[in-house]
Amino acid sequence: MHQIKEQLQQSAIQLFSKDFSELSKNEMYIALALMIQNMAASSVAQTTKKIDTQDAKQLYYFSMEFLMGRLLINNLQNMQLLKAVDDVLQPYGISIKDIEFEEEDAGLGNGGLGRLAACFMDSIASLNYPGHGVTLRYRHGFFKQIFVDNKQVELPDLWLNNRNVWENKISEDAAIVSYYGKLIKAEDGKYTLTDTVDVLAMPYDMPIVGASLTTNTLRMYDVLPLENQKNFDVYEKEIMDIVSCLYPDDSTPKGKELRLKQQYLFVSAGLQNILKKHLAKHGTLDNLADYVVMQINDTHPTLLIPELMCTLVDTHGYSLEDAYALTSKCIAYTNHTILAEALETWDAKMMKKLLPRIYQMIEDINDMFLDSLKAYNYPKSQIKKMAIIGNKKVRMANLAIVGSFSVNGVAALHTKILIEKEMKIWADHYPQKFNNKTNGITHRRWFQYANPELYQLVKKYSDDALSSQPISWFKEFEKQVDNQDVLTQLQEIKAKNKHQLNLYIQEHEGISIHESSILDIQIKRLHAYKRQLLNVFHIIYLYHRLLDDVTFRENFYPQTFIFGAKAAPSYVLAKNTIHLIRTIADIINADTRISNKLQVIMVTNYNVSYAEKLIPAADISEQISTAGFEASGTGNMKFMMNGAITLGTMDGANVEIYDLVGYENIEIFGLQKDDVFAIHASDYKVEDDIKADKELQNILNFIKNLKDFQPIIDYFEKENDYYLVAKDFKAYIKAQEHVQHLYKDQTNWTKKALINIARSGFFSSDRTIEEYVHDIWKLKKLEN
Ligand code: T68
Repeated sequence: MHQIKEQLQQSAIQLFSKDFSELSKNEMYIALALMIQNMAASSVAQTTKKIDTQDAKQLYYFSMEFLMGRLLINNLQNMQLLKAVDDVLQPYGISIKDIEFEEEDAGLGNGGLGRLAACFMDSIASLNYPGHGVTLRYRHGFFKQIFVDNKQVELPDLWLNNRNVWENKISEDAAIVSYYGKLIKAEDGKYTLTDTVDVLAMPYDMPIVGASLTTNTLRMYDVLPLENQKNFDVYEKEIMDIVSCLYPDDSTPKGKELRLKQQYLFVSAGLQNILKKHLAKHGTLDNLADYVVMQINDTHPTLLIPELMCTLVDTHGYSLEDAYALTSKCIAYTNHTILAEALETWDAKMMKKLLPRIYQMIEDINDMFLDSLKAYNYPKSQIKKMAIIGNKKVRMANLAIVGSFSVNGVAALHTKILIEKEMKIWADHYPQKFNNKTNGITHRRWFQYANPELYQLVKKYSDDALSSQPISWFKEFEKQVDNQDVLTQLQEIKAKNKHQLNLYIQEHEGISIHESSILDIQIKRLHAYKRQLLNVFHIIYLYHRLLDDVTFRENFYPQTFIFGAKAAPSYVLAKNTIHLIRTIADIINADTRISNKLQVIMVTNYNVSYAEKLIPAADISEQISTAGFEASGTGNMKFMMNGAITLGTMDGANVEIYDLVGYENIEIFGLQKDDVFAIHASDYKVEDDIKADKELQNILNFIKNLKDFQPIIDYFEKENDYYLVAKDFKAYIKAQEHVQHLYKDQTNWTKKALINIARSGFFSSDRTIEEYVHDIWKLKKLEN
């Protein structure tokens, strides 16, 4: 403790020429974070040394997104310094909680896929595995959301404006990445490119501090101009765009090209660095698969496959066949959705122009693959579907499957749908490649840090010796299910968390929530399949019923509906849904006739830090996607771990929650995936359902009368309610009524919450990572 105090004093003087006590909160944050960063940097050096001396195989996790959130407390907690630092700060009259908000959220992602990558980084390091993230250093993170007239407006997220203390520029690992150019074939048959446009990919490493002695890195690539490039001014401006933001607008050909440039930048630079290090140590790439495994998070980094093959063939003299054999031993692919949006394709002409050699290699892989299919008696139509290039498009999922040794889905149901339906032809062709890895969340951030009092309570009844085995550690708590004292403490903790949330919402939204109401929360990306609209329909139904039906009103337990979601800037229906939620919130919250009964809030700029406040306070976790469409969900796991009851469909990981807690500890409703697929295959007409249901008509009329919601009306009238809001409406109302009934018996409700908490250890990403390691990555733990 004494040492920490001295170091903080020193940093205060060095950085700001002031005594620590004179620093502003922001300066204190910087001084403290830099001190931690220095410690982390030396831990990175130690880990690197261990990797070297233990000849360890390493994982590289390539992802367009890493939704890290804030890191100060996470790092302090994992280093076991939280208490010591808090003690040092106490005499200055402040607590660590007062300065944590000075840190910007590192928002380099938009949803589950990006947060999963961040949780994985935490578990990999905490379990002592050598594994690093590779991504882009976007100058702007995912947009900041504000509301103007209840409509979403996107502002740039300038996360780097306040010094990012966690990163270190690693100039010696900078790599040149080439775009465009002319392909030249030399006499020996080798290809080279001339007249390329080159950029310098500059890595910044962020330490990933595990709750162990291992500190890995997240490598983020920035871009810098190179000298002697033609038309320097235009060139410089254009290349700086590459890292300007996550998911640039891709409605124009130029925008599409920019996205491909982004993907290629981190793939090419990341790979160059991996190969350089490997060659320096081993002098050959023949044994690459023994030392390196690369996981691609969705198809966005799939260019790794042709990039590695080009390097092997062009620079190291491998034959095409040998290059393919080696590449497909090093790369594994995770699929995150069955939605068409994920089946990424690129215009072949555009790719050929931007990346001529890569495109040519994809053609070679395609030829080789199609050639190999000749040994099978597949119908022509199937071969056409399996081709990597078809209809003038490059199909990235096909390339990812062909070029990798493992293809995994992210929850049992999702993987089943991939194998039996969406990717059936592939799973039949490559049965050994397909496997499931049910997602997880790091319990260190989503439980220990986000809900410290609950953590202490569970810890009290658990065995410290089990702390490295989350499943057993959490499970111990179940023995307290009949302990009235524990149930009371659980209720008290929930009440305190609701109070904390209320303070936070007051500060950020200027509105106060009813702390004693049922908190019913739906937080996730805004998407039609996630069915925020179903939730809204029920709220409108409740509003009318509460106004019209006195007995219903008297029996109704006050309920507060909270939403948090960003809509992709060009997604009209999603933005219109946000507008509707905010509009009905205004109407309902202002209606004094029911004001103590019903409240609706859509929080601004929902992000990781907001989630950390919302989840521990929730009673109900809304997981109401159309069955078959949510690959897994990870919010559902976070809510469960924090004692909320899932209200959901049999979709994604909800199915696994159901299997773990049993039907009496979860509220399941609605169509199942086979019902949904059957309806989609039939000539179902939503208007028939609407005609038969007065409530639905009332709700749609109410929305029509509000005027501004044509996209939502069109969704029903023109798009035939593809995600089956109307079909599941009655079942959802019933489920909500059941929840109301259950909640009134607080003892029983709390027991259900306790069982959810106690059985949530399965969803620790430590379990998920052990499965990846065992089945796919084959890593060894670093020895200390
Ligand atoms: C999510 N996917 C799944 N995608 O929707 C969710 N996609 O069920 C799952 O739990 C999670 O991944 C983790 O596996 C995404 O978040 C994207 O964000 C995305 C972005 C661009 C293109 C396609």
